[in-house]
Amino acid sequence: MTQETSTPEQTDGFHLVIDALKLNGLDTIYCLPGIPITDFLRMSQAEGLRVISFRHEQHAGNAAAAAGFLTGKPGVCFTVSAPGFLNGLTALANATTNCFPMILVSGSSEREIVDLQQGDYEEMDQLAIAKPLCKAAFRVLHAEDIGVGIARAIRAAVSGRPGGVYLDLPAKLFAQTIDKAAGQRSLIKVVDAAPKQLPAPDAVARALDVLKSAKKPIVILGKGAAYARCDEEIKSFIEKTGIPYLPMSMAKGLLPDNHAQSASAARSYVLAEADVVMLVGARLNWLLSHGKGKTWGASSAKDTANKKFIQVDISPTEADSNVPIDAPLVGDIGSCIAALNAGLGGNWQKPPADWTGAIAERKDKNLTKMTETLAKNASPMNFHSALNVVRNKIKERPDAILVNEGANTLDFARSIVDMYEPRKRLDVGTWGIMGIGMGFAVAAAVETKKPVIAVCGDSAFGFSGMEVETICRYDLPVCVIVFNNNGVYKGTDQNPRGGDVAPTVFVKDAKYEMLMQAFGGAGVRAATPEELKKALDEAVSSGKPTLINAIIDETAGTESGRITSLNPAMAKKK
Ligand code: ADP
Ligand code: TZD
Repeated sequence: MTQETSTPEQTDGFHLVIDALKLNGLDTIYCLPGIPITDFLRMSQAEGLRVISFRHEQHAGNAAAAAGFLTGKPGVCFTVSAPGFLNGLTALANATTNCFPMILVSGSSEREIVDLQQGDYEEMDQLAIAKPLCKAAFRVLHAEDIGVGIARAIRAAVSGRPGGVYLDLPAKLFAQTIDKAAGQRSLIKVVDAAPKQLPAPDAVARALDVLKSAKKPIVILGKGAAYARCDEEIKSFIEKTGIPYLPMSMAKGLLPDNHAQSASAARSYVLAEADVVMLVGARLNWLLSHGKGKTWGASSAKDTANKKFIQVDISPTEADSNVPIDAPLVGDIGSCIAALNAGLGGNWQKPPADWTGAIAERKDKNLTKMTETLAKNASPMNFHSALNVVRNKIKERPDAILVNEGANTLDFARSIVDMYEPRKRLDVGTWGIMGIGMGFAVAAAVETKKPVIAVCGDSAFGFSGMEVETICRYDLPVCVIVFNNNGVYKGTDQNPRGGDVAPTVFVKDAKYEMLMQAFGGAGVRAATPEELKKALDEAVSSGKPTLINAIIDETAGTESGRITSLNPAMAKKK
């Protein structure tokens, strides 16, 4: 007599991770393969996830961070242990600094060996290293805890102030098997991952009172406002109140840059003169001179000016980080602005005409000056004549995404290239970090399927340049424009002793276009605005991976772009 024994169907760690990601709508993985995640990545692809594989983990991580900003869901990056993990860590820390949601998942070595420091393959206590550099860090040791681990990572990344999360998955976990039905039951579909956080009514009333008292109000929109995806609420608030606004660089386009109330072209004037400043998803960090000093109309660098601040932010500890905040409004920006809109009432007093008139006057003057400078159309190209071509292209294709890094290339593009739609500009962010270019460009193309124009200084481009192969491999509609002025900042530095070239100088007349050609993309050298326009038109209309080597006068620009004053030698002279 034979006895039928049926073993219950099994699943394993590999598939539970895949199922948990899918269950939560995370359908794209940015990665670089190797032990112990190669099989995982193969299986992910077989299970229908989009797997975008990079040449260096930092760029995979940057892509995940940009995906997080662009979609509001955490971008997911997978790396191997120790060195791969460390390569991804810069991107995780940068995402956290920028308040972008991402999850860095790294395979790790055997706990028992790591903890006794017995020298495992790629041994490193990754969890301990990641912890101080991100918003949260978790490790999963048992297959039945994968669902919880991924749910916790998702919630930590997107709730409250978004940020980077590290998830440590030891190699052994992937191969663990458990009962399939029990495995499925252990998975969690996260409900309301980024819950609304309503502002307290008294805080709303206080903010409105401060706003009502203003004679010279301004609103500063930051990338938190762009991330919050309440574009209509914000537009309605700005237009109903009539308050002039300044967009921080990644908030450009939240309202079109040619909006009548944009005060960008009168930035120094409004920062110095305003009496009430309302910050919406923007921190008073170095990018805003910490809210004090001469920029803000104070008499000395350390002094605070006589202004009142309202700060709308999801983080309750952000207020007072640099200057006193008279009206902190804590909550998600959508709920806060909706509450303010509701409280404006039918007869809101728009700001006095002498304030808006004075701004308009300065703005007109500066815009006229800009138009004149652009009209010179310098050839050989300087930053203005080259960026004018990009400016015209974005005007024609406001749906395109602009990725921007460099020093002068960044600073000039920020003021020359107008944006017309929200979340279309990705740049070096809070740290001013070089190397985001190709990672951000890949994610922008993958997540939005729109044309991407990556405008990079030649130094900046070098940090992620090898990813042009990734762009070609996935046939992404990315046009990289390298602003080639032969060096970091400029190409004119001299070594006073002769011999080696100066540390900021590169090989002259480098043929960057050949990098893209090497992988089957289009590579074009453009030495005049006309050639640049022709190449950019062709790149955007064809959607073909393209690199334009834009030859910029090597004497154009300044050392460190607009932050020359932060160089220690300059600071000493002050
Ligand atoms: P910028 O560099 O553009 O000035 P920052 O990165 O300094 O912007 O500031 C972004 C701010 O936005 C952070 O303080 C963050 O807490 C906040 N923030 C991000 N998302 C939201 C949201 N959904 N609601 C409210 N505040 C948010
Ligand atoms: N390393 C990293 C990771 N980030 C940085 N910001 C720097 C170094 C320092 N740095 C800048 O702040 S801008 C820049 C570096 C190296 C490059 C400037 O040269 P570029 O741009 O060619 O990219 P421009 O437009 O020619 O000035």
